[in-house]
Amino acid sequence: MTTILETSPAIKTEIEKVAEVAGYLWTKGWAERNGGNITVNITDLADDTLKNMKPISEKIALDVELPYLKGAYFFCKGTNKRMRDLARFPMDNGSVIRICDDCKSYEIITDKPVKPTSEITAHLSVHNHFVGKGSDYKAVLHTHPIELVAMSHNPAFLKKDVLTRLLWSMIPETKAFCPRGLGIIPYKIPGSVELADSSLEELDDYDVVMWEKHGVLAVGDDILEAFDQVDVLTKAAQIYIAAKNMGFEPTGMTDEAMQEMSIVFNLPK
Ligand code: 2HA
Ligand code: ZN
Repeated sequence: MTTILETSPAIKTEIEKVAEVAGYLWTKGWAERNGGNITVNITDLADDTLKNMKPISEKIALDVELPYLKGAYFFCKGTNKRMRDLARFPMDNGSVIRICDDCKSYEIITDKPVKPTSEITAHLSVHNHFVGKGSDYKAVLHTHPIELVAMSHNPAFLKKDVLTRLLWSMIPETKAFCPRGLGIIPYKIPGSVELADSSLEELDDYDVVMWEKHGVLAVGDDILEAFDQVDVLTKAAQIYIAAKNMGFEPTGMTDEAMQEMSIVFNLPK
C-alpha cells in the first residue's frame, strides 16, 4: 500500500510539522494521555493521487453543517490517541479526512481508519469560518497548557482582556508575538457545538482563546505558528507565577512601555 507520506511531499511537510509540535506538547506537559488535538487544512496541497483515493470508512455525520468545506481535506489527530504517539507515528495516530459534498459528514481517506479528534466540531467549525472569510489560517491547535489553565481558575482573570494585559506586561515579546492577545470562553462541555460556536466569535478578535478551566485553542498559517503563540503566552504566565512564588506581585511593564511597543512594532491594539 502506498502511503500519503510517500506520494505527497507537500502534505508530508505539513504532517512532519504536526509531529514536531505533538512532541513539544508532550514534553511541555500540556498533553496528558489523549489530551489536546490538532487539525490542518491540506486542501490546497491535495494532488491527484489523494483526490483519487477511495474512502476507507463509512460517511461519519458531523454535529454541524460546514458550507465552506465541501470537498476539503484535513489531517486530523485521532480521537483517544496520544500526542506522544502522534509525534513518532503520525499516520497511526491521525488520518486524512475529506468533507463530503453534503457538508454535514466526512469520510476517512488515508492511511488507516483512525477516527478524528473528539473536538472535531470546534476544529472544523473554525476552519469553515476562516475559509469563509478568505483567511490564510490553515492550522488549529487545542492543548492544555498548565499555567494558563491554572490562571483561568481565577474569576478576576476571566474579565475581558485582563489576562491579556497581564501577560503582555510580563515580557515585551508577548505583545510582539501574540499581538491580538487571549480571548476568554466561559466553561462549556468539551466537544460541544456551544463550545465551537463561542470559540468562533472570539477568534474574530483573538488568535488564541482560553476555554475556561480546560485549555486553549489557537490558530495559525501552520501548526508551528499556532504553537508559538501558545508558547509565548505560557512563558509570560510562568514569569508571573515565578514572581508570585518569590512572594511579590510583579510590577509588569507600564502602560507607556506597552504603548511604545505597539508603535515601534506596528501592532494592532
Ligand atoms: O482530545 O483535549 O478536549 C482530548 C481533549 C478534548
Ligand atoms: Zn481538551
